[in-house]
Amino acid sequence: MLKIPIKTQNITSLRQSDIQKIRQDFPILNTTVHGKPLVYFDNANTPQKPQVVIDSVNDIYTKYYSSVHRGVHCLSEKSTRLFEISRDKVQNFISAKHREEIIFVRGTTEAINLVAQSFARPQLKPDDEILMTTMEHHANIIPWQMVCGQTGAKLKVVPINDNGEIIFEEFIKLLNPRTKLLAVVHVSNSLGTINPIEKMIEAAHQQNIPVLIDGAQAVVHQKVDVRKSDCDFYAFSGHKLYGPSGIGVLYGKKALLEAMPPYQGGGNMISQVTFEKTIYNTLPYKFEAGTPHIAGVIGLGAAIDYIDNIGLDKISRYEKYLLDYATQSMQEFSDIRIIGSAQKKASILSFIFEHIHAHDVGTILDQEGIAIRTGHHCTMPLMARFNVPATARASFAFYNTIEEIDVFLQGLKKIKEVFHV
Ligand code: ALA
Repeated sequence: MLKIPIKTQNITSLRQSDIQKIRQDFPILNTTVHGKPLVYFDNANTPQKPQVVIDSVNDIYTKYYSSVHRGVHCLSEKSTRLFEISRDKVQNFISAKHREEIIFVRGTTEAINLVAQSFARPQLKPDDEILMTTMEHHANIIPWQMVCGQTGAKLKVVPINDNGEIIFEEFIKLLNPRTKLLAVVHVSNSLGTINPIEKMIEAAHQQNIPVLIDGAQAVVHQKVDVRKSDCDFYAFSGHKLYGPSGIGVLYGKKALLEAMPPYQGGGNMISQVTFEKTIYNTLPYKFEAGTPHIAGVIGLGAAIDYIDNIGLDKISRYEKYLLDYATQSMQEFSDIRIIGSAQKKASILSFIFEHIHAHDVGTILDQEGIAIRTGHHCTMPLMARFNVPATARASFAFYNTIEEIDVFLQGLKKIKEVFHV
């Protein structure tokens, strides 16, 4: 194996012993796949869950499950209290000013659809513009395409350079009085690029353009502070943050959320209903129609506690160490091209083998017990920009190790043997 002069883990704050302890928190990491120890590098898709999250969901159903906000009985009061404590945890986690600014939704996708329909649609006129970037996930493209179809507004796209970074001068040129919203991904799920969102928000706000940030990949890798960045909306998913699937968060500035009509009608989002008219509930309930994902919300709270306990600073530094090691080690393969080499990157490594399809790469690695994602990663326009149909993508979490990356590198060698390249 190539020996690379990489600084030791000591400077990363998470030591080998910490990682071994952390790994014991994730029961699935002890399993085997095709008789080989699981190496799980599909974390940008969805990471595994620590025992505390599994226990918290199990406890809900075994000890105090009941509906929230609707009962006077003991179980309902307990589940309501824990549900609302989770809202406080999310508020602190992203440094929101008010707890009512935290709306529980199904995930990032629903959060963006909510903003598209409740915030953008009522104000958009023909020839208004929604600005996004080339590296958006489909979840931050299609809701805007739909609202453009409904209103006659147009999509505008900020180009990126060959490293996978936004071309900032082009971004500035695209801001104009017709721009009614900037919708931009914080960390690209396909490239790992960390976008300069604070600078982008500042530039947009100078022209009174509100900004939505797709934070699905970002909240996992770095501290997000919605007050510091001054974004107007921030969306993320619980499952990417080591919590349950089917739960997510929309943060919105209180004044904006208050002025927006509800997204869906139903129970919980009302304060008074007659057949003639309805008076809507206050924030955040106005946007939380129906029985929510109770176990999801409480499980997300447990995940946030878990992450906070380790510390996002330490997580960030350790993941960068893994990324640097993998990136440098892959230089050994002259027939591998890394897609996305931004200066500021999260621990996401997309690559293509010349002459070998990404799906073949993924299938052979799977036989070695290594899980990566292959395909377009829900970013087809980005694949078109790089002129590739698909990439193979290894994405690292803080429970991964250098030894696992070595197993992965051996797997890449095996692919070359199989294909005689
Ligand atoms: N956005 C998810 C991924 O990147 C689905 O894999």
